[in-house]
Amino acid sequence: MNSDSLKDALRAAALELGFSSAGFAPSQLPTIESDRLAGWLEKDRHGSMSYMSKPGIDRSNAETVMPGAKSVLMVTLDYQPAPFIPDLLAGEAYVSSYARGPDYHKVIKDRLLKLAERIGEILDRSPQTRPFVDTAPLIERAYAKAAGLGWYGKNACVIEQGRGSFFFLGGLALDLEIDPDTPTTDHCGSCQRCLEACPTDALVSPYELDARRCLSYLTIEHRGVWDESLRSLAGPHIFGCDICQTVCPWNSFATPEQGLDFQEKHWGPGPLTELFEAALASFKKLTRGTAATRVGKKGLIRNIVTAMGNTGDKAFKAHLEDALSYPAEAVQVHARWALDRLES
Ligand code: B12
Ligand code: SF4
Ligand code: SF4
Repeated sequence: MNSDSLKDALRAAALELGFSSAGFAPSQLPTIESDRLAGWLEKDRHGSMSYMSKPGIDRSNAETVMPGAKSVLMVTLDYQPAPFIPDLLAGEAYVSSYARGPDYHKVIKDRLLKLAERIGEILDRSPQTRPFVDTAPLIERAYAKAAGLGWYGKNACVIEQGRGSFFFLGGLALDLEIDPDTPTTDHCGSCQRCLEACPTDALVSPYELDARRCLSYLTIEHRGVWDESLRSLAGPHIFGCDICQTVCPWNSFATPEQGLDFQEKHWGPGPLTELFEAALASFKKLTRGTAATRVGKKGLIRNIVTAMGNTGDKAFKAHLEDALSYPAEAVQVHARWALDRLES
């Protein structure tokens, strides 16, 4: 089988398994990608995500995760787009669209393992493969871009023309020599909507996000107390943030029919009091099967009390007073701040 027909067969196998798109990247990315990552880390943009700055790990070389890797088959899988203006009622919380349904890590990993089997059948031998979906130290967006699956938006997300950015990324490192696909060009043009809409100015310049200011980082990754100046900017967000994607004109092409793999909803936006009580009763039950387990119980309760404070509604006073004795410093500090806000 020549290189082109092998590529066609592998791409077709990925699409048959339900991936939304697939493309090929080189095992080693151009140095500009590792230079950008190094520059980002030097400025401490990663905040407390210390795993990102572990020395001696080349995140732009697939040999880091699979010695002998010669190419990477990158895939995307759509999830359901968030509505343009989240239709929240007063006193409701916002949960990012990607985390309401089944955990993408599992959905994509299972499918990548099937893809590896299918590649074995196509080649009539078992090649060496290594699946990854947030589970290996590789810069997935840079691999997706190199595989022609989209461009870097000024909001830092990978965007595909006519489809938007509401998709996850995953990849399969391969020991097969396969010519990479051609990267697509940037279609952001003079648009700046995402930078203007970000509530915390986390998009410090086009394409560059300071995670320390990003609501996604604060509500999911950061353990402990937030800088006081950022708390009032979180509004109703209790897990993740979709604003810089919902305002993107390329996402006006996204439809609710996409992302059917994630259609089943385990939890989502709803009244803050109900979410507070459900999280206290059983965080595990509330978030089971979703990617939201990552935040942990203390983190989610900290986020909920912050959102309660941001309503300015005294109806939350009793819940916030209860939270003052919750055994976690971040919850207590945020609950005290929220109570002060209701009084001010
Ligand atoms: C750490 C992390 C975060 C952090 C930091 C995000 C960030 N922008 O770096 C936080 C917690 C904030 C986060 C948030 C989100 N994340 Co996240 N995250 C990651 C993770 C684990 C690593 C990303 C990373 O290496 N960041 C370091 C920076 C330097 O890298 P980067 O953003 O990829 O940057 C590249 C480009 O931006 C570009 N670049 C940098 N500077 C410049 C300058 C110019 C001029 C140009 C042209 C390009 C350019 O080069 C960089 C390196 O190649 C990846 C999974 C993975 N292993 O890659 C998921 C991942 C990037 N996240 C993802 C998602 C879905 C999200 C959220 C949408 C979730 C949500 N709704 O809350 C938000 C989006 C926030 C945003 N606007 O970026 C998806 C992205 C899908 C997509 N279509 O792009 C990924 C790939 C997970 C997955 N497997 O699907 N995330
Ligand atoms: S996810 Fe939200 S907070 Fe983070 S950069 Fe986008 S709009 Fe800003
Ligand atoms: S909102 Fe505009 S600038 Fe931002 S990613 Fe979308 S097209 Fe690019």
